[in-house]
Amino acid sequence: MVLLFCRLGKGQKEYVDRRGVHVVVGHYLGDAAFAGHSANLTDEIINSNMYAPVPGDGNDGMAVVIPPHMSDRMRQLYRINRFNLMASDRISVNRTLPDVRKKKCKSKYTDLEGLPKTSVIIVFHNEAWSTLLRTVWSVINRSPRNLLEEILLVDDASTRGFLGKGLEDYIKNLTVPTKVIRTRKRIGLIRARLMGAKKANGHILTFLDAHCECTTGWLEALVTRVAEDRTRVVCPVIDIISDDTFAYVRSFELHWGAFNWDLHFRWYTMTSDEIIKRRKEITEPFRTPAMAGGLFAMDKNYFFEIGAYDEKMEVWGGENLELSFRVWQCGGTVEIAPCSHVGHLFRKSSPYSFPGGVSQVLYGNLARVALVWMDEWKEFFFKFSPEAERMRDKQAVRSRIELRKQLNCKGFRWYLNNVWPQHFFPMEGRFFGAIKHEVRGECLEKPTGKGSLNQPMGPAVLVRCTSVPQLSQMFVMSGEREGFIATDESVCLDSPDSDGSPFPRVKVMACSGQARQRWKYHIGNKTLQHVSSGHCLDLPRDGSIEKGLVLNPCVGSGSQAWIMQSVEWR
Ligand code: LR7
Ligand code: MN
Repeated sequence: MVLLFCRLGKGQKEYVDRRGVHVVVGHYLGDAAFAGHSANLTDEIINSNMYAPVPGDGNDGMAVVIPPHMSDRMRQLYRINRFNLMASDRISVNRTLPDVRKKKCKSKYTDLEGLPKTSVIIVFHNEAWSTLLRTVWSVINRSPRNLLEEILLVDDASTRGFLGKGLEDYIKNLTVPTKVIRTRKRIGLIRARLMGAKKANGHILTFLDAHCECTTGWLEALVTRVAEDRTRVVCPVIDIISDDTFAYVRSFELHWGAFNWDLHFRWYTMTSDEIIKRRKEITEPFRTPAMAGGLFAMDKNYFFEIGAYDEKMEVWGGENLELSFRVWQCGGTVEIAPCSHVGHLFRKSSPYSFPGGVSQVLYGNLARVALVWMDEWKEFFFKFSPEAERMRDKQAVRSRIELRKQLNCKGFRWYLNNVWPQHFFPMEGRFFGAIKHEVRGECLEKPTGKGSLNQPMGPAVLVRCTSVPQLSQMFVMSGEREGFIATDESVCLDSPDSDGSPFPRVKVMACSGQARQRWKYHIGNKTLQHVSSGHCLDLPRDGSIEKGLVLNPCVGSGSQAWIMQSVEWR
């Protein structure tokens, strides 16, 4: 298992995290940072096809080591695609990868008789040669030929020379029918995928990003699950290809996808109960509230029946939630098949331009998701996301709302309650607001430290209350007066040493569903009682408040008095 961290540089802003991933953008330079390449990266360098593999490099998914005397050049090339292009170019497009599946997977999905074929659709904009072709070769080398209809490469107006005729000539010799489809101008990945889907001949559509590597067995699991039930949208487990060394790193299989209050996609861990339940059936696919976006298979007719993609979405972002909500709310399911592993090259920042501006594009798309699918929770989103609020009135969504009616889709409340019961969104019957210490007049705040999966983690601390409600000080209690106390990113008020130490500290940690994360608020004496130990949330007696709050025997003193200050969320 790998711990997924996100490294943020100074002045960078994380827009969408997904390795939680990493679309960190160079916000400090504004959108101009995306407009092109640094001055000394000449067109000649950018357009040269650097392909010159070193035999054996990167085989078996190993990391590539660049000799020290080449590091200047390496750094220069890194900037073109925001990954180590030199490392990628040294690896064969046919490199070998380990079979990373659980042993049990090897005897699963072996009866391929009568299964339908899939078109593999790969959209790209100015992708590097070696990563694009390694994606293609990994499909060819590690897919059963009788499940593969064709590979469709959709070029979203790339400007790099080698992606022109050079690419067309190259694919003519492949053993799987492969086509390049070109958009006339930049249409963004959403409309590019739609273009590929319309041209596809396969019964099933399988989408991949242009910098992926498929491992043994990846396709059998996806196709089988879709063939068994056409309303299933099936995703592989997404492993990590390092942007620095191109090492293939297997990731934990039991993360499922959802999102945070700002509608950014996130991985969360299953609750401990669910992990235990799954012990007997570790290879069984499991349902996920949302998909990461780039890698999934689905029945082609079903794809179009339920509305394909929202054609008014621009460039990048939001389409993964839109499709997830739509599939779930309109009667389908989204799942992850742990026997299917595909590597994806994660980058720390986005290499290409976002015509229209990063924030406008992303929040415009997210505003559409909220307006069409989220019912009263859209108000929660817009209330706390000024970027989205600014884009709200610009969206024409009538036809998508019409589609939702036609398909007779369920509401967002149903989605939250049934698809994602562990969610931490406000709701009727839940407290939402600030938790304030009565004497100190300070508020509980989400820690800034990071734990695994990039979730916030740290001691529960008090800071000055903000004059207008801010999400960093907003907490949800899963019941009106009793339940878990969570905040954004699925973290909960917890006391990990509450069964041992005499004055256990209180921390904010990943919500786990464990009993020790349950709290009860007593209106009478204003105490917040930790249910499993029976003790109360308190200030540390020794004054070490910076180390966080503690649990003490309940005495109802001033230091144990809390005000649960409700905030209107819609
Ligand atoms: O204008 C564009 N036109 C394109 O054709 C912009 C992008 N693209 C192509 C691009 O070349 C790439 O092949 O679209 C593909 C996806 O773009 P990335 O690789 O920049 O996206 P990402 O990997 O950073 O982001 C994820 O979120 C996106 C939101 O719109 C898409 O859904 C991506 O497919 C998605 N990637 C994954 O889900 C991979 C696994 C991430 C995890 C976990
Ligand atoms: Mn990608």
